[in-house]
Parts: sequence; structure tokens; C-alpha cells
Amino acid sequence: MSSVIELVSRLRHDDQAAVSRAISLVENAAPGFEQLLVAIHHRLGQAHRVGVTGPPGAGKSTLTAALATIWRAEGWTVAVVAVDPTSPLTGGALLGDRIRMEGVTLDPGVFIRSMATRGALGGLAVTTREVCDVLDAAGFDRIVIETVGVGQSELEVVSVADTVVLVMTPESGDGIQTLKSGLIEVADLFVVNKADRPGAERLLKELEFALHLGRRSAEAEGEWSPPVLLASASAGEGVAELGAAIARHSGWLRSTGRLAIRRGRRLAAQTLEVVERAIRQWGWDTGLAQHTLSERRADVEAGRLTPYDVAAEVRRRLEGKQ
Ligand SMILES: Nc1nc2c(ncn2[C@@H]2O[C@H](COP(=O)(O)OP(=O)(O)O)[C@@H](O)[C@H]2O)c(=O)[nH]1
Ligand SMILES: [Mg+2]
Repeated sequence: MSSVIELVSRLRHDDQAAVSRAISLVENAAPGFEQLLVAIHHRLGQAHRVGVTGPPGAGKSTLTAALATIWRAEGWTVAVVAVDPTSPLTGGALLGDRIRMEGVTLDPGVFIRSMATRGALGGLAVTTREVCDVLDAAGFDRIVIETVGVGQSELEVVSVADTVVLVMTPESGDGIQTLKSGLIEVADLFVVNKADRPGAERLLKELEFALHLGRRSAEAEGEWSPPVLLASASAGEGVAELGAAIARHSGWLRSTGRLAIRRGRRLAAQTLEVVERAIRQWGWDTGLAQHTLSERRADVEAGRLTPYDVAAEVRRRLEGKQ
């Protein structure tokens, strides 16, 4: 455990080896990971966390790399966490990301990490949040969480961010599907990327229209009205505007007290998840559940017991254990 304490003391953005080790510890829920998270807890809240989501190929990684360059020029350190909820391994998509981000990976002020679904008990969203906590504690000023798709898991992962950016393109034809996915409600900023391709203006109009009614009443109440931006990430166009919009959103969150509310809500959700994980962990650690499962398997298969009988038995045994 003393190595965990040493790791905590070394955890700074300019010690990338320490940052990597701390992330691996947390990602694998290896012994001491909770101790590390406890030790860094008081250091959290400095970084601005930006979630970038949208269909595969929309240009999220290109946009993120360009944003990172802008932020570096402004003197901020940047961490990028690329999360693929669909892949059990770090697959091709993330490899591509790495290549696209090559320019910025040579910069010691930029840290890039890929995460894929692991067998972790806690689920990907909670692990992502904890990895971001490590990066926050290490002193990275901006943390980008890039997810690969637009499904429910991406929605959960991206919800760990302070500002959520939804990237769409005219060509993918999934504009409407994306809008139905629930992301429209959580997105703070919309980017129509690949403005160099036909249909970008139309998608922009469609999006603005879809947001229009909500927007008018939102403005009246001093709510945030999500802007729709046009970009051509590979040409670097519209990236400065996106950076400015993120800064505006961050300012709005702070000045209205929404940042504290959002973070408070997130902390409550995190607490629930962490407690659930601890309960599950405790249950499995006793070995009773595993034991009962193997003992009763034949009975279930032969129709002598139902899965519910087995669950009830596990519960009785765990209760006896208290
Ligand atoms: N034409 C065009 N291609 C782009 C633009 N932005 C990114 N791309 C290309 O789209 C492909 C997918 O980009 P990537 O950033 O990996 O998308 P991601 O899957 O959303 O991360 C790459 O070949 C990029 O070079 C753009 O503005 N215009
Ligand atoms: Mg990508």
C-alpha cells in the first residue's frame, strides 16, 4: 500500500508514468485503487471536463486533437480519454484515434488514454469518472472524454462531463437517429462537422429548427441555449469557435451556480455507484455466491430449481454471514 501513497505524491501531469500507473490501477480496480481515489479526492474539481460524442467517423478525434492544440497554445494542459463501450478490446477505432492525435501526443502537456469495456464490476461510466478524477488530481486543466457512438452507454459515459459536445456530419444520414437517442437533451453544444461536404447547411438548419422552440423559452428563463456550430475539423475550421463556445459554457456554468449543482448531482450518482460496487464486491468476495451457483447448476438445468430459488439461497447464505 505504501506504493499507492508514493504514487499519490508523484501524481502530476508532468510525470506521465505515474499518471499511467494510477489510471491502470483504477481501471483494473487493482488492490489499493480505492485508497488512491480517497487520497486524491480533495484535489478534484480543478479541471473542466468536456464530453465529445457522436457517430463513428463524425470527426470527434480530429476535432479533439485540434482543440487540444488550441488549448495548449493558451497554456492549458490537456488529457484525452477515448472510451469505446462496444469493444472488449482496444480496437481499430481507437488505434485510428491515436494516429490522428499523433501531432499532439509528442507534447508532454497532452496525455492520451484509450479505454475499452473491461470486466470491471463497476461499469464503464463509473470507471471513466474515476479515470477522469485521476487526471483532474494530476492537474490537467482540460479533460476530453471521447466516446465512439451514440447509444445508451455513450450517453452514460458522456454524462460524467461538465460540457457535452455532440458531433454530427451531413453524410452519415444518422442525424435524426442521433436526435432521437436522448443525446439532444444532454448536449450543451452541437457541431455539424465536415462542413466541406454537401448537406452541412441543411443539417445545421434542421438542428437549429429542432432546438428552436426549446431555445426561445430557454433564453427567457436565463437557461443555456445550446449553440449549433459548423466546423471542418480536418481543415481546422470552426475549431477556435468551438473552443470559445466551450469557454462560454464553462463561464455560464460557473456564473449561474450550475457547475456546483451538476457536480453535486454527479457526486451523488458516483456515491451510489461506488456503494453498489462495494456491495457486489463484498457478495462475490465471500465466495458464497459462486459456491451456491456451482452447487445448484445441475438442479437448475434439470428443472428442479429456478434461478430465483438459487438467488434466494445466495441471499439467505449471505444474510447468515453478516
Ligand atoms: N471531409 C472531411 N473529413 C473529415 C473532417 N473531419 C474529420 N474528417 C475525416 O473523417 C474521418 C474520421 O475522423 P475521426 O476524427 O477519426 O472521427 P471519429 O470516429 O468521430 O473520432 C477521418 O478520415 C478524418 O480525417 C472534415 O471536416 N471534413
Ligand atoms: Mg475517434
